[in-house]
Amino acid sequence: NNHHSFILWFTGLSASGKSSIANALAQELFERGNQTFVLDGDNIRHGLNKDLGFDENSRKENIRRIGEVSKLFVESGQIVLTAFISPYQEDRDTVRALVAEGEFIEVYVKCSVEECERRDPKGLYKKARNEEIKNFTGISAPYEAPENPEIVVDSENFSIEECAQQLIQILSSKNYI
Ligand code: GGZ
Repeated sequence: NNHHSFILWFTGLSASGKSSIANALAQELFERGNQTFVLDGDNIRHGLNKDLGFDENSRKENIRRIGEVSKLFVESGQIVLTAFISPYQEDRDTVRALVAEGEFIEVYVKCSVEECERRDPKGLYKKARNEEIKNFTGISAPYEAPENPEIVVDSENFSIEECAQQLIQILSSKNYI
């Protein structure tokens, strides 16, 4: 175990698989003896950030707070995995700048909006099309794909488990784990 602690920052569209991949990877890392913690909508948007919506400023504030919390987890010696759309490159770069060089790993969970909309596990894309939900990422709000991510996983063509295994391979080859 060469590396200390770091942030695995998953970014991608709703229904791309961020949270599932992060949780599968965290399980794997735990079994290998690493201390991990997953931050996602379930434990952040329902708690710390329940005052925030989905307009641009709220999303920016959402990511800012998550970045600060992630930094604290890194200081406490953990591998933190975050699973938020985080649609703006600028906001992801701001989080990157909070921690030391090499401690922020941007993971692009790549899946086309067509495929995410086809999956639509919560019916949100349908509601976005009906305009029952405004500002929906990929439909009526922007998503800026990462310009220079450390890692890309293709969740359109590979399963959750395959993506998690690919991440293990890459992290191991880069001596992070
Ligand atoms: C995007 C929305 C929206 C809008 C509610 N746009 O698939 P989900 O349900 O479980 O994940 C999505 C989640 C996005 O929250 P994040 O905190 O990841 O977003 S951001 O980083 O942009 O702040 C989706 C649900 O919340 N959701 N309304 N308008 N996703």
